[in-house]
Amino acid sequence: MTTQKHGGYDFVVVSNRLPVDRVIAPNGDASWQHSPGGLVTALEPVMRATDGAWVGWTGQPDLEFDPFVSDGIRIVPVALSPDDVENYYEGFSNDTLWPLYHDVIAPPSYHREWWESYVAVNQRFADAAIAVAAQGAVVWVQDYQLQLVPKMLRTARPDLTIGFFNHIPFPPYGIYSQLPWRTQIIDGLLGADVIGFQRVADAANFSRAARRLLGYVTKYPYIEVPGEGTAETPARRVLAKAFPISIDSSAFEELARKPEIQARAKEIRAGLGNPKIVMLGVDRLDYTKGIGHRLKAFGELLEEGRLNVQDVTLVQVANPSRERVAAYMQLRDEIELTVGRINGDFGTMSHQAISYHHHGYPRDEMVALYLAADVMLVTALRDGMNLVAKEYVASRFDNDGVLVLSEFTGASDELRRSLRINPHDIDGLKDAIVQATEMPLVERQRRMRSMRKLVLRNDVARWSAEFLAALRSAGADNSGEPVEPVEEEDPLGELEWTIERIRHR
Ligand code: GDG
Repeated sequence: MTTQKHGGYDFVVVSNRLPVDRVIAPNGDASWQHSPGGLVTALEPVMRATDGAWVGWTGQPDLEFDPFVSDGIRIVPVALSPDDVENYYEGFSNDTLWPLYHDVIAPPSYHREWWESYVAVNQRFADAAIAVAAQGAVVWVQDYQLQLVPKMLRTARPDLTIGFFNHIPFPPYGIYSQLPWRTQIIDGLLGADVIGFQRVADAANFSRAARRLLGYVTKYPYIEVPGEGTAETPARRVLAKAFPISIDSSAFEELARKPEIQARAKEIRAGLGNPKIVMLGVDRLDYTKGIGHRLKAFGELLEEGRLNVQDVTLVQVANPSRERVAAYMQLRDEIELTVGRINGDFGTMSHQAISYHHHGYPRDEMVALYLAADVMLVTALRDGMNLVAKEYVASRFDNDGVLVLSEFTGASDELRRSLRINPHDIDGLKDAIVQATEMPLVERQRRMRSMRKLVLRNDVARWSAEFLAALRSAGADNSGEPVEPVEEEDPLGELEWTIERIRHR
């Protein structure tokens, strides 16, 4: 055990982006504004109770700041140069890992200089966390941009208890194995005591990769990592399991109950010409979200006369995202061309088929939109969880509204009373949209009530509490005592692995 003196924080969160944004006022004054994401809401109470620090990037290249306190949270900025942003962030994170982990919907690019930058930047984040973590602290690393950080932390600081949560899917081995650095990433993640995934399937994919690539013994939810024969590197048992993330459900309900937000919802409907049915899509403009599939289904329904433009408007909020990555520029062109065509073909002087918005809105406006929408369309081709689906449900305190939900989202594991669809099956999607528009009130209420119960109970506070409880007990288990060997699970996977090993001998 190291005897070096360490920093003073007992709980450290490490994420690519900090929970604060730098805003410049018209008079040139700069300040930090708290960004009210779900993760911040979930971790804020833990941060305050445990004297926590948050390590991350400010979101702008080449800006260096000393640590500071914002709204009671110690902020530890990590600086990224324009080259880091290009290679580690836009390159390896968003153009290699993102498409690879989302079923290669877009082709991933593999570049060795991007990988080198990923390693170097992960080390910088790890070093920043190492510098501020107290002896025996809990460090919780977030998401796919930082998969090497757990091992880097463990190597430097075996005293730490280390958690990792993957917000996006973990792909099946057949896809994951494309990655030239596949073994290094598994090894990096296995530096953690607990690795959290959105779905059981993601955790199982990860375990299988650990078994196939490193030969480790796995029995869900455990992976046995052998020691290296020194006191500082004992054998450990890593917990790799599903912890489905959620939202601050009651905050959404509270907002939705505000009279001014309900009035705004009515105003939105009136602004659209008071159509019988308002449909809604809210997504980052990302190729994983299936916006094109949704538009295709909607356009065909109008063309076939199964929906009438006088009766139905689709509101599509497409939040700008990763605008410097080529695949995203192309996606924007495609989506906007399709929206233009549908509006051109079916719009009338008084009714627009699609009300399209390429910008973000404040949270209040989002909730008003959720209340204004009779049908919510979530058609992702692959999505770790999809919080929008949960936000829609949490906001509908009136127990009305129909959620059409892709089965390729983590949310569909829980929201089984939604109309679950396969977005690739355009005819099936069209039938579900029509079913949603025709669903009787009693059935809408029955389904919404049951989904609400679930979303209100399983909120983000519960998610973080469960993860941290698992982390604490795993940390205690991995305190250096020898671990009992676990039995092998999934004999078929083991057999495939053995055959592959023999073949490569
Ligand atoms: C990743 C994973 C996983 C969107 N537009 C506006 C706005 N939003 C908010 C939504 C929601 C969030 O952004 C988007 O979350 P999602 O879960 O839908 O998707 P990703 O951004 O891809 O998130 C995903 C998530 O991480 C958490 O683990 O579920 O699978 O890909 O909260 O409301 N918020 C406001 N204005 C907008 O215009 N205020």
